[in-house]
Amino acid sequence: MLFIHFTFLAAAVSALPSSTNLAARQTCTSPRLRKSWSKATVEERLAYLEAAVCITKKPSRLNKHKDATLHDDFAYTHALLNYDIHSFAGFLPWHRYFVMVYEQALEECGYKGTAMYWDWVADSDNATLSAVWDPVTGFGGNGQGTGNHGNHAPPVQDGPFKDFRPLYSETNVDQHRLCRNWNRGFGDNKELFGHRYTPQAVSEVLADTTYDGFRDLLEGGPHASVHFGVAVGSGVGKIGDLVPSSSPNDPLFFLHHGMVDRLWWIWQQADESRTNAYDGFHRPPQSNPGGPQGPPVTLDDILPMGDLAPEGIVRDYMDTRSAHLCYEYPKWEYD
Ligand SMILES: *[C@@H]1O[C@H](CO)[C@@H](O)[C@H](O)[C@H]1NC(C)=O
Ligand SMILES: [Cu+2]
Repeated sequence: MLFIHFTFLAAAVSALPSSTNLAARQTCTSPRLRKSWSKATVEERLAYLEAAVCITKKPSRLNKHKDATLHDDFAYTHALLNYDIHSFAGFLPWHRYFVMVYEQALEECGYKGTAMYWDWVADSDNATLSAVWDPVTGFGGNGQGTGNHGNHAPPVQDGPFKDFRPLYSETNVDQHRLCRNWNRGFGDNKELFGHRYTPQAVSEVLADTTYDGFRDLLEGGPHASVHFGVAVGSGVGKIGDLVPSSSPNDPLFFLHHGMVDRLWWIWQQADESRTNAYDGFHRPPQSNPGGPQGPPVTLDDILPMGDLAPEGIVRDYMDTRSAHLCYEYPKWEYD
């Protein structure tokens, strides 16, 4: 087992981004600005999409299955680590690192820009009207019609990912068409659960002054609502790709987590001491999830990345102006 593991690791390391990309990040003199999708130029959006499609065709780094692509590696890694990267303090730095690994994969596909974000706070009034759903300059729209099997929602019929066939469902091989199942709102709810990520709702999340309190509200509130709003329609038993642990199957995942990361950045900007604010406890062991909580988290905790990329350390992913990251976001701009 160990031998096989190291063989995979060696293959993964040799497929990592070229050293020039990494070298460019060793000092951060002028951080790059990550843009909102709706504010990027058409050329920038098309360049991003071209590279994102390229990732869905590139060979796998993990080499776990003959039909796997580099994009499938992201979904598989996220699903494999699911328990260790959600519902505790590590959620934010882990996903910050994961989006950066994806940004480096976009660069390997020739993209020169930065990761971007879906500003769902700005779109919360009616999120079905967002620029991210555009069939040409976006990720295509809701799933429609038939063509999927099992528990999968209707397939996405337009946009650059209509021919993409995600390989995994959670960590199981289960090739299918990319699918979405928008929650169209019911009762007092807005489209795609937008009432949970209005400027007012998100301000309340940002008002929490403790790191892990803020993380918990963000993860369980706006973050989860967008996942469910895109992928779980009311009264329909079929789920879209943005919901199970293989949620990076939907390339929109990386724009969604860009926004989650931006909100953490905005929270950090409110006070200098927040750059390295990190507290809370590890989850109970996965073998006994109802058991007593684990030890306190520390900045020296490891961010596992499976065989997709080298493991990280939390302290390297706290400051977006660190050499590992070197980017910023637009400030809060809704009141
Ligand atoms: C949101 O926009 C869609 C598309 O125009 C429309 O069909 C729907 O009724 C709108 N929803 C609400 C709650 O206004
Ligand atoms: Cu996640």
